[in-house]
Amino acid sequence: MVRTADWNSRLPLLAFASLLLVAALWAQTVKAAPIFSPGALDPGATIIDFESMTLGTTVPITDGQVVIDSPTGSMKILPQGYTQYPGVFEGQYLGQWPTTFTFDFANPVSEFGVGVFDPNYPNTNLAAYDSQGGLLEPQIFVPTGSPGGGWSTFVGFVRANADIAQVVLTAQSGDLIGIDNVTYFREAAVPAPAPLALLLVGLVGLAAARRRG
Ligand SMILES: [Ca+2]
Repeated sequence: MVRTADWNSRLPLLAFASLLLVAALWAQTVKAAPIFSPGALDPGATIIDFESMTLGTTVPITDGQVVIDSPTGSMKILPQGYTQYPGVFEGQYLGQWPTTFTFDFANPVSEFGVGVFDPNYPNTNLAAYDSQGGLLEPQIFVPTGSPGGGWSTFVGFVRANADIAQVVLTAQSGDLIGIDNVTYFREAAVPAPAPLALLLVGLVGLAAARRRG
């Protein structure tokens, strides 16, 4: 009898611990991971490098899956090649004033990255939103360099599920930036952690059964 009582008293704790485990694993699954290198994205990702586009073409620019735009936009395809970031700024790119870019996906994606040329001011940031306009993760701040056109970087997100419907790149007033190698990938749907949820349900049920017994 004493052993049964001890077992029963521990069941709620066990169930609670299981709940915490499920919550922790779930949070890890849905959390976005900021990335700062093209190599962090899937090798099968689609890359828009602007090389085949006519110089001077203005936004919106689309490849059928993503629309690249700028809210008040005069962004256009420019010829100048920047090579500070090998493999990214080596040819045509998209730039000019103003300095906010939006990326809207016809079908949400799980991975996104973009080369950013010459961000100089703090608080230049990248944010990802779901199809309801909800912020998926706090914005990440784009690494910045000294003024003068000698700096470029690469930033993005990798998520477990394809829930990124829009990405917004916001630069600070007066800071001219450009983008290149807009990269995206759609991961196949990942099912919810069903086995763990079932384990939790089972433990709760066991606890209830023990109490009744
Ligand atoms: Ca390019």
